[in-house]
Formats: sequence, C-alpha cells, structure tokens
Amino acid sequence: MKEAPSPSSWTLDAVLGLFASPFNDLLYRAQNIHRAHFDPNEIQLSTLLSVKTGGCPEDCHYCPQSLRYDSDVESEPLLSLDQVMARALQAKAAGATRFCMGAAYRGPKERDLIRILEYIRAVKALGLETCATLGLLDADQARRLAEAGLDYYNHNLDTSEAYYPEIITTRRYADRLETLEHVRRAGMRVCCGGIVGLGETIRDRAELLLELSRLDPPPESVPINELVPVPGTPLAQAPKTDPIDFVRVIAVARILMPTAHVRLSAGRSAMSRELQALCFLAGANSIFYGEKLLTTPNNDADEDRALFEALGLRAEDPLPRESATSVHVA
Ligand code: SAM
Ligand code: DTB
Ligand code: SF4
Repeated sequence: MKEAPSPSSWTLDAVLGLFASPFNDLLYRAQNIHRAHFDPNEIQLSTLLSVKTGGCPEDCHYCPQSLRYDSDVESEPLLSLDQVMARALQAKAAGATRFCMGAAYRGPKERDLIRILEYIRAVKALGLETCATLGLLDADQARRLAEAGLDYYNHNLDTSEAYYPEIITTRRYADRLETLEHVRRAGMRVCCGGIVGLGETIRDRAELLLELSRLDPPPESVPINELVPVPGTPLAQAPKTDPIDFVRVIAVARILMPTAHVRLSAGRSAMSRELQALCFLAGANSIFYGEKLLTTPNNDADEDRALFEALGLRAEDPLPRESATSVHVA
C-alpha cells in the first residue's frame, strides 16, 4: 500500500514568496511538480448533484442556498433514490468517474442520513466513486458514511482562519477541522479546499493553502472555487478576481500539495478557454463535469469535450474497483 503523504513543512513567508514570484517561474515550478506525480494530460471528472437544495440555516455569505438571503433558489425536499440513480447513470454515461452529492445542511439529520446512506450504496454499485458534502459530521455519522462505501467527503475550509468570521458566523473554523478529523478517522478520503474572490488578501490565500497542506495527511482532493456571485447574497457585488491571481492560487496549491488532485471548481463557466488552459498548466487536474454545479450553471459537457480535444487532454480512469455491478433503474 502507498504511504500517505506527509503534511507540508512550508512556512508562511515561503508561501508568500511563491505568490510574489514571477508568473513564469511559478508556473514552471508547478508544472514540474505536477509532472512528477501525475500524467499531465489527464483530468479527473466529477459530476455534482444537489440532493437537497436550499433552506439552509447557515449564513455563509457566498451561498444562494442560505434561507437568510433572498436569492432565486427555492427550498426543495431530499431527492428520491430513483431521482439520484437516474442522474448518476447519466453522469456515468457522459464519462464522469466520481459522483458527488451535495446537501444544503448545517449537518445531516438522522432521517436524511439514512436515505443518503442508501444513495451511496446504490451509486457505488454502479462503479462510480462516491463523494458527499453534507456539512458538519460527528464521529458516528462519518463512520456510517464510510461503511456505506463513501470514498470522499467534501468539506471546505473556504478561506483563512483570520478571514473566516467575515464570511461565516454560524459555525467556527475549529468545527470544520473537527469534521475533517472525523472523516479521516473513519478512513475516507478528504476533499477540502476553498473559495477565491471573497474579498480576501493574498495573505489569506497563502494561509488557507498552508492550512490545507498541513492537514495530516493533506487532502487527496483540493477544490479551488472562484466565487460565483449570486444576486441576493451578501457577496453578490464582490469585485472580480484578477484571472492571473486565480492561476497563481492553483499553482501554489499544486506546489504545496504535490500528490493531491487540484480541482478547478466553481466559477469555471465564467472563464475563457485560455484561462482554463492556464489553470491546467498550473497543475489543476480535476473539474466538475456536467451542466450544473449545485444551483448555478457549469460549462456544457460538449464545450468541455471540445476543450479537451483542443488541449489534447483525456479523462482520468477511476480507481480500480473489484465489484462494479450494473444496477437497473426503473
Ligand atoms: N452545506 C454543506 C457545507 O457547507 O459544507 C455542503 C454544501 S456547500 C454548498 C459546499 C461548498 O460549496 C461550500 O463550502 C463552498 O466552498 C462552495 N460554494 C457554495 N456557494 C458558492 C459560490 N457561490 N461560489 C463558489 N463556491 C461556493
Ligand atoms: C466545492 O468545493 N464546490 C462545489 C462542491 N464543493 C460541493 C460546490 C460549488 C457550488 C457553487 C454554487 C452553487 O452552484 O450553488
Ligand atoms: Fe448552507 Fe453549505 Fe450554503 Fe453554508 S455553504 S449556507 S452550510 S449550503
């Protein structure tokens, strides 16, 4: 078995130095590290499905699913198993290797968790990797998710510890770290990243990436989201991130976490093909694939296929599975 990578020994000054280095030097370094650990022309494809949309009690200032803000997102009940399976089959047919189920919860309630465990067993039986993002978990919930076959749990730190209280006041940074600890102890892989464009400084970005890289072991998957500004949310008018600065975040993530899949996540549909190509050059090797994220649009699958063709990129194979059985959905 492969040994888990060690937490990084980078210092904040050194990471700030990376951010300040000439762009070409930074990209060259990131690309070299990328090539030492991955096939540079392979991209992992994850498809997202919102299994429970809207009505969330939390106050994350970026999120259209909080019931505190007047966005266009309506609260909907948890989807049925058939609905989830139909979407998982579509995702698999379109070429995704991982299916990520998201819920607008502070954390899952018992009744909902029981149903989500069923989704996980069924999606897993299709031969897809499974991922879920359900908010805060306790140790027992994490254990039950792992037992049901959940491969990855997504729980983001979102930003630096110092800037976090400007963005979310209904739960603490320490709560998030505790959930990540439960996920690890339960034996699942960790998907943990953040958002760029919340009004944070370069130092906040450096601190976030450093914090992620110091998790022991660091996350296997690191989603880097660009804020999708949604009308009605407190961050609807946030100034747009300079695209060059965004690429720098990807490159620094790659350098600090050499063996992680770095995912070019939300915000991609507002990016030019050239900007996405630069992000891949900087070490991004995963995307959300499919027309929708949770509540906001994502790139068309056709557009993505054409981009892959133009750049000579291929979809990465999923992890080898011993027991991928076919499942019939009525
Ligand atoms: N409710 C759960 C939670 O917050 O952990 C799971 C779902 S939540 C929508 C998952 C992640 O989506 C957030 O942590 C945040 O990083 C990202 N996200 C939400 N709204 C976003 C937006 N408008 N732009 C970019 N990323 C966003
Ligand atoms: C992550 O880091 N990004 C995804 C996923 N994890 C769950 C969510 C992006 C959400 C973007 C806003 C929306 O569609 O509601
Ligand atoms: Fe709720 Fe998650 Fe949105 Fe925060 S990010 S408001 S916890 S759905």
